[in-house]
Amino acid sequence: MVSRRLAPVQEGEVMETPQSRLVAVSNRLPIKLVGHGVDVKVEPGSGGLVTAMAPVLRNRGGLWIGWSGSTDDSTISGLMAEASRQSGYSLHLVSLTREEVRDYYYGFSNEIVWPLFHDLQTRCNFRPQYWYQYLNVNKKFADVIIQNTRLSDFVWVHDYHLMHVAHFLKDYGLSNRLGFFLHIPFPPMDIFMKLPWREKIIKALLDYDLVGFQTIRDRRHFTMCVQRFVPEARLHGRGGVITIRLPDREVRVGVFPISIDFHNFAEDASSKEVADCAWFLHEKFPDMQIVLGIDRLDYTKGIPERFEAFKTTLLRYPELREKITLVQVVVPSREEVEEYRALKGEIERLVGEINGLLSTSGWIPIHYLYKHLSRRDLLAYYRLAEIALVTPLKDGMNLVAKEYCTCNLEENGVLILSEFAGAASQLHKGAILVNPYDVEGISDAIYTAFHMEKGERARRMRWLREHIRRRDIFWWVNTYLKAALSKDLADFPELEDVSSGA
Ligand code: GDG
Repeated sequence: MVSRRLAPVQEGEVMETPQSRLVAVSNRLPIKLVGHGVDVKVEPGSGGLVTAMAPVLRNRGGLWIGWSGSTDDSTISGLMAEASRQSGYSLHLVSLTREEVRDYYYGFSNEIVWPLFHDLQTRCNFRPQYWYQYLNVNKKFADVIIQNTRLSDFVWVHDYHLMHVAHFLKDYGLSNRLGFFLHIPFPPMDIFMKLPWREKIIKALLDYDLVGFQTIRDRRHFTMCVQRFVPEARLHGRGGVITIRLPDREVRVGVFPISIDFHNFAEDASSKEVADCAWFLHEKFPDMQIVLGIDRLDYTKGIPERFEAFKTTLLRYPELREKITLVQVVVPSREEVEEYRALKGEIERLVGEINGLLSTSGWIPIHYLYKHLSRRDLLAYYRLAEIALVTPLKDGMNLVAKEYCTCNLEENGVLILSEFAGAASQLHKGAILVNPYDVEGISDAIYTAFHMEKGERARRMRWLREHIRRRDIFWWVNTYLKAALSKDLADFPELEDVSSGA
């Protein structure tokens, strides 16, 4: 099924020459390390991006370059040949030392770019040492790319960890076509200006031939920064992909909202295994509407704010008590970092406070799970929830929102979605949009969702599911590659801009 839907790419409609391969580059390789020490095994990773890229990589003899996630690759490097065989394309390691991981990954990427690009500049730690290590590691990635690519290959670099890779590739004289996609938001210029290395980052991004963003708003923020730091740059065109003309070359800048493998999620959600699990879980919450939150442990996801909003709902609308319950799954993430441990403590304190204040015999307002769910359990929670509460303070896209709708086979669920999630730019017509900082606004949205009639729920959810089905992860990969490799941009439709101008 996967290869059939990617047929245009495989048949050379997009890739120009038969020899041209796709080289994917990301901070982490799409592999899972299972076990420890000498017993460690490497398995191919899963997830939407890998699923969509894998057929293209396999058919074009492609490769994927990235870090293993460990600082000791002595055992892992010996397993790469087998991992490549299992994946069907070749995997290449970029080995990192402990210091590099500390300053490039935890430091520059996660203490500077991550908070800044999510508009949370007060959480940034602008240490010069982080910047030097970021450059050093980006150069290391460029070295591995140089060693493994041919002139006709298209190199597609992913995300904020690697914004400077094209700069080093160009320094080496590499003339391959280079693409970049930013999975997280690009901040407004006033916020971006706080970055001490702002001009260098903008210019480094312009070393790519195609720079992709999740939303029109992100692209607008980027092009405003380009105009500020590169006054000779000229913007041309409208629609999904525009051109920035520089004195010596052109850069394409596009909007490509990432998505999920709709058919795979819908199919798995309809399995007996998932249906049984959903039924079993639902039995535990009789005569109640379930409000679901699923997030990685991260301060951008707005989990404490969501709990405050749920408490406010129960205080402002007491008739909802014992008729509604919030199931919040928090997936462990970056636990080595003190800030994330503190967030976990804050979340647990709030759960205790709200449950202590409002529980009655036989009813608990918030069911809190701190764990990684199996795929079966994840889909079962999606299926059983009457309302999804997806309220990040800011998010590049947010795939949980799309997965929830896809798995809502009965089309009876309601999506409450933050207007600051990239997904809102696509799903605004079917979802109830909220400001994640507005606890009373969210409580009104929960109240509205709770009372929403069956017909209205079905109408909205049908619209949402159809939109996600038409623009799935395969559409995303194809659209990006077409923009990167085709000469003509005429087939790029105008995108609707619903951003509030922030
Ligand atoms: C970044 C950007 C952008 C979650 N809990 C479990 C589980 N998950 C899976 C979900 C979903 C993924 O994790 C989370 O994706 P998001 O998009 O929501 O968020 P980030 O991880 O922050 O991703 C984001 C994305 O990149 C893609 O460009 O949308 O804005 O921040 O797929 O299903 N999976 C399982 N168990 C869990 O408990 N199996």
